[in-house]
Amino acid sequence: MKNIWKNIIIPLRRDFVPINRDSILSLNRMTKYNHKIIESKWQSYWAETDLYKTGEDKLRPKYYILDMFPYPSGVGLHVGHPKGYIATDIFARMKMMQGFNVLHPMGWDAFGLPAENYALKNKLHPRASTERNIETFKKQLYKLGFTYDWDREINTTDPEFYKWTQWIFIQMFKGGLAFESFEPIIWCPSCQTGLAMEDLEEGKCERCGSDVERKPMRQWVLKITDYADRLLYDLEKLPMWEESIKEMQKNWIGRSEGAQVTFGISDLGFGIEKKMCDLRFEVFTTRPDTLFGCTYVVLSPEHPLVGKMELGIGNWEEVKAYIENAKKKSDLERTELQKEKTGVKLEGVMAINPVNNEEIPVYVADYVMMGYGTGAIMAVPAHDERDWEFAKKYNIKIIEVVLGSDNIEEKAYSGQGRNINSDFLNGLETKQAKEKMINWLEEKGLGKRAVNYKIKDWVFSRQRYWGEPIPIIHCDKCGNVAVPEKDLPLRLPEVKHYEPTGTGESPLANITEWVNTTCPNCGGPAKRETNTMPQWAGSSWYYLRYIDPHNDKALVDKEKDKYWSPVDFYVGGAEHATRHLIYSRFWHKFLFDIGAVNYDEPFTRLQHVGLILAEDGRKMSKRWGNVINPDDVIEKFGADTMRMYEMFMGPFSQPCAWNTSSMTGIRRFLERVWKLSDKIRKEEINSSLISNFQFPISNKIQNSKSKINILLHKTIKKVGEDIEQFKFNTAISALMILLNEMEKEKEISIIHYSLFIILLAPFAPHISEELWSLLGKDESIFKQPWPQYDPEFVKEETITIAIQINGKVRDEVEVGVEISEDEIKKLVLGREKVVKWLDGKEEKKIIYVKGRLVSISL
Ligand code: ANZ
Ligand code: ZN
Repeated sequence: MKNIWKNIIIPLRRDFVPINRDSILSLNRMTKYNHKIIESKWQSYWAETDLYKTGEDKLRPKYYILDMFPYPSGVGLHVGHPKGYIATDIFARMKMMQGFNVLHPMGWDAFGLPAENYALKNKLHPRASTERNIETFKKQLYKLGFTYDWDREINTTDPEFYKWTQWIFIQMFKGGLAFESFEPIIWCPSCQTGLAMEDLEEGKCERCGSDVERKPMRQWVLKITDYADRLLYDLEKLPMWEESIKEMQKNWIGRSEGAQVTFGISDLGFGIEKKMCDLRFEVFTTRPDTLFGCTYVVLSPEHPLVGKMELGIGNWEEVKAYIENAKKKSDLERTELQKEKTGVKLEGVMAINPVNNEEIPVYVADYVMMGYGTGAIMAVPAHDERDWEFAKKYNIKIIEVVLGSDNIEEKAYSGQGRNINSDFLNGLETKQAKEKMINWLEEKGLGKRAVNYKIKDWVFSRQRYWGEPIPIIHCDKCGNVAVPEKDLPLRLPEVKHYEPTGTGESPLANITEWVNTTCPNCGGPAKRETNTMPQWAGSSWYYLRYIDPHNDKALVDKEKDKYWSPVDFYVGGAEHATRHLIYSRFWHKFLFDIGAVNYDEPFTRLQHVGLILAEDGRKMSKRWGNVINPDDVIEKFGADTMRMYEMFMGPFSQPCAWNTSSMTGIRRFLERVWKLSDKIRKEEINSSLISNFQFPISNKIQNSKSKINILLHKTIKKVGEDIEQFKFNTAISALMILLNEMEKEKEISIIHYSLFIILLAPFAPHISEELWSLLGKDESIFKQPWPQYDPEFVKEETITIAIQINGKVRDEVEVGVEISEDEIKKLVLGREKVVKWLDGKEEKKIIYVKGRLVSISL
């Protein structure tokens, strides 16, 4: 696979670069901007000169910038993919020019269901189709002129890579974090495999949209719940992550504090006296303060207690039918707030509210899920929306116990407030009431403080072929034994038929000569585990392997990890906010705990990519026939145009619709850039300046505060800061403004011209290299230091604003011209003199007359 370049590298065309400086101008003038010649020429130049090889130069500060690696699908790259890659490429190029040792790698996330389904459909072996797809992707990326160091390429399906995925699994197994479980799991009947909770989208299989079932099955599970608290609290260590993504992770982890309360069942209808029989159940509640308002309880249809009480339940047939029906509903159907709540009362059965020994009815209702908390709830209709609705429907008592603004006859009040109707809690605020109730329950042995998480342990086995074999051997005598590390990688056996069996067994189970093995522990006959890992396994740690891709002693050398990690900047799709980004944080923390890596969080800064929509505003899809192929765009307009256009479409993280006419605008911009050298002051062209000037050259540019000079300094500042903040669209606008102004000049200095080209280079690297070489430079423009601006030149202009209070000028303040109305009002109200004049009074009106005065009336 490595040799793919051999086929596509175009012979180096250095001959195109004029050696003789006299020819510069004429060449430039005569040649039309021909992107095809320029782009292929510089792509091969970069590849042959190893411009992007990342060394271990520990003297320079490092910068590790990472793209979420793609799954190489059969249809190739679409224009949405490169958006993130272009951004990181621009960023990486600027960092290189700023003197950083930049690591910017690329690889392939190639195991998993989509790859296998694609291969099945096209009657190929997944290995063959994966290899072919990777080749396509690589050619496409190459044409966009990216800075990847291909010596560090990784592929999750390469045994030398997955050896370490298996190694991590084994460490987890040894640490008790990977274990076999027999709990019912989510099963997709169409993909014929078990899934993790995370693989559902709106309750359906994310891959094929089928309704999923619950199926009792043997499975491997990773105990991510052991890390739930750290995954939650360590989000605070990540100030450079977007808030929205952190919020999604918090919700996914879903930590709730509350109490577990024990309820007893009274009177099972056997004619026994009304006393507590020894049936008990627990509920989880986040509102123990509302216990006096609990007027019924609900058991989920799957709750084991229901069956145990069969003989005592007067309406068992009705209850049984309800339970059967609930099985057919998806979790989503059951939990959706808008759906009408249903349930059945258990006739002849009562529960006892432990706090006042009142008898309350017991219901089975499917709005209570077995998979959360204890699968049973104490219902407080006055203060829980769902319970309120249910109580109204079934005529259950509603007792208000928290004083709030809402009338509980009309709806539940779920806020906080003082307790009423609550005996020893009366008069307490919610927080204190919770504490007091928990203490009371603990004292009486009727309950305890409890924490509950939405996140579930990660179902980690798949009954499909195209994944990493789980490196476990089952021995009758020794139980589950890990494959010895010296035997890794445990290779995925070659097979003819890899279709899913549909029985819940992996296709690997049919390969007897692979399955039958000997126990590494006792040497007796044993069988291999035949399940494979989910598609998320390799991506949970791949970023570490780029640091040290050829190491066969460790997954990453610890010294190298120390230098390169953590990833400074990670850019990718928002759809990975929970799964991939939680899984990889989990694995990383585990690797940190066993001493395999140096830091406990993998990604310092995170940025999500806004979708590129089709021209019609819809998602690009074959179905709508609105897909734009990057190959066509590159062919017609050039890679530089496409790169700049995708960055110019709008704010980076927002969804934006493709628009061919604005792309044409970018193309025209580059054509104008192409001609800009016409303006270079003639005498400078052949003067020694060309080869002699050095950057940074702020002091070398004439110190004149000429309009163009000031604009140039401001543009240097703006472009650098905007790239740093991923505001590419405004950076490009700044370059456009600068170009406009330069075009208006009769002549421009060669230094100004060069600086413009350098600022443009990260965005449009091919044309910039070309124009740079036309100046007679032998070295890549990316070896130039990034220009610095002179702070003297970019000082914001200021204005003086008068401050009037009740019509009289009392104060004045100097502010930047660009200050906003909100900012200046805040500033003014905080000024000492103004505070004195206000003398504690609230201002009635405050008006800002732009650029002149602020008027406050009292
Ligand atoms: C009594 C109560 C009173 C509740 C009140 C809420 C308000 P979160 O915040 O999501 O953790 N609950 C507990 N287990 C459940 C299950 N398996 N299926 C459905 N609902 C369940 O939600 C915790 C609350 O959700 C719990 O607190 C419980 O209702 C309900 F004024 O208990 B509460
Ligand atoms: Zn054994």
